[in-house]
Amino acid sequence: MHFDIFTLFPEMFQGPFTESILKRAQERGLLSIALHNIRDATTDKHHVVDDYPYGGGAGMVMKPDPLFAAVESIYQGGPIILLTPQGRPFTQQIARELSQQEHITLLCGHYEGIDERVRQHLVTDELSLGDYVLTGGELAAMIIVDATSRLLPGVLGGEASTLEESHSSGLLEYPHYTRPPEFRGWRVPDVLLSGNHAEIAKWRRKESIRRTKERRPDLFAKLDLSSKQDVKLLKELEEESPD
Ligand code: JCQ
Repeated sequence: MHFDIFTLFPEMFQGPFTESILKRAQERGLLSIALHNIRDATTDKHHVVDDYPYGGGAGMVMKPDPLFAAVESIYQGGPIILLTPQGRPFTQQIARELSQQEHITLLCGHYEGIDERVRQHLVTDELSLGDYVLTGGELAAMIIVDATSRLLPGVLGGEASTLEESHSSGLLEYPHYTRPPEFRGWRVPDVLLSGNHAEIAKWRRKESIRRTKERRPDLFAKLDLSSKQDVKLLKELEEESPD
């Protein structure tokens, strides 16, 4: 899979893309990432990428010409995604869909925004990482690359693909423990040391349901907990903490 990222600050991507799992994925040829400085596509003497907003107001707007020129000089197909708080909320499901693409182009906006003609005539999708404002789209682009790349075959071991399954189930993860069995007087739950795999699976599902109910009522409302086992687990949870 190949990402083309258009940014005014390509150096911001050093670190996230040159360490750990994304580094290994690139070395193995599973993933390639090309960073393009939008300023390189300017043709004027001072390499200007922004200008005052028509109609007045505070801040600057990214000019359309350098962005169109930069993207058109390399484009080979696939979605052209703008990172913006006005986009469709990015989810695990969108990461899964993006991981099926061969080429993805990401545009990192800055200043007060981007000339509307870029959105209308160059961009094919707008994605948001959440309801807050960043200084630019770079951090959002890194998250899109990370969440998408870890779903590519071979990028992670089999262990973390289970984590992905647990997310698509709509449940939050159950609590995890490792050695020692007692740390500063805090014990690991006995069931996890019991070797009883059916009981362990039941405990984990119950704790996943508990967490989802407590922390994410929005996700909890969408769960199908109609199986005989889940009805029993829910009843146990209600008896432990009645509302
Ligand atoms: C992305 N959630 C927040 C900032 C303007 C395209 O115009 C702009 C883009 C940004 C960067 O993106 C975000 C963001 N998801 O702030 C201002």
